[in-house]
Amino acid sequence: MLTIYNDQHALHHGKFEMFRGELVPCFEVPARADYVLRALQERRLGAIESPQDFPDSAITGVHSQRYVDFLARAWEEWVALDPANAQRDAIPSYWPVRTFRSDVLPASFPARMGLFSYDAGSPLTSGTWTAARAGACCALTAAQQVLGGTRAAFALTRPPGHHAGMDFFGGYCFLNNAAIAAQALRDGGAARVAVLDVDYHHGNGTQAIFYDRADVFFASVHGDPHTEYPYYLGYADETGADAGQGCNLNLPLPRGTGFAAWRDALGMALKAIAAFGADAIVVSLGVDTFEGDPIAGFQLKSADYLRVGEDIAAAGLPTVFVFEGGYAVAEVGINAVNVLQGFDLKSG
Ligand code: FKS
Ligand code: ZN
Repeated sequence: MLTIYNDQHALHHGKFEMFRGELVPCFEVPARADYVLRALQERRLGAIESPQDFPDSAITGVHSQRYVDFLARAWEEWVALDPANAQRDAIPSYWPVRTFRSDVLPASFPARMGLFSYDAGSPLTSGTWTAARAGACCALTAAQQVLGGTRAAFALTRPPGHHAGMDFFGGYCFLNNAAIAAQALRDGGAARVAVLDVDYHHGNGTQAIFYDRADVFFASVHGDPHTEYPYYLGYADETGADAGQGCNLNLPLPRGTGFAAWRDALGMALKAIAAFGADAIVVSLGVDTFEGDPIAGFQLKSADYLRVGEDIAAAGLPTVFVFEGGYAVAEVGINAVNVLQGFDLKSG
């Protein structure tokens, strides 16, 4: 498996996230990607290359221009509020919920920060934009390789992406790497693309970006949003809108679900992707489905991830893997690389 590694990921290094009324150390830390890189090297899974650069147009195919402009300048605006802010992460504290306006762009930076986000758990730091932009390029490079005929490629990057919507960040995500890769596959000639999201958390951003489109199918297996983050999206009755009716499949499972039931759901997702007639797949590869994950609730074991890779390979399609969640830091490397190795062995 070819890996594209975003070596700028550690420039995004949040200190704290808001959790139950307290600022707690961030779960989404650079060590996550470091462990995956080390496991890839130890297992000699294939070449590890650097991302190429891509124009902003590859990002604005998915994200709004005013959101991209906001992110690119956010850190300097944050520090301009108070020079002491250079030592603090930027965390939003106001949001325009129902009945407020979202068409007006307030001059206040904290107000704009809330306009372009949906939670207080996603600190923006001095290097967030650089890391996230390089991450988008990482996903684009992987997509370009697959368009060029490589069977599969893995975009190893953070911050993750699947919670980021057209114009908002949240859930540790700023740019939706998987959606950007899917759009690049479309632009590069794949007529129908599927995004398969296996992270523990529903990929609300990816779903929303493609919800009314018939050319990109979104399928997700995740913790039931009645009790699990991101709570407000990811229910089974969300099947797509307008032209995209029937192009969205949510398979929520209860907290505590083990591999047998999880694998059945993966099988249903893959069956739907085959019925859709996808020409390529983007996998949002989160491994927070692991039994030891500190913030999630499924019970997958390390060996199960080999089977996950085999099942995905059996779809027989060009595949871009994009790294998402997983917080049992040391095991994240083993589990993510197990998926890739299972895929490689099966696609031989
Ligand atoms: C614990 C509360 C957790 C936020 C959960 C975010 C999950 C992020 C993810 C991603 F793939 F994006 F990284 N609340 N303090 O795993 O889905
Ligand atoms: Zn997750």
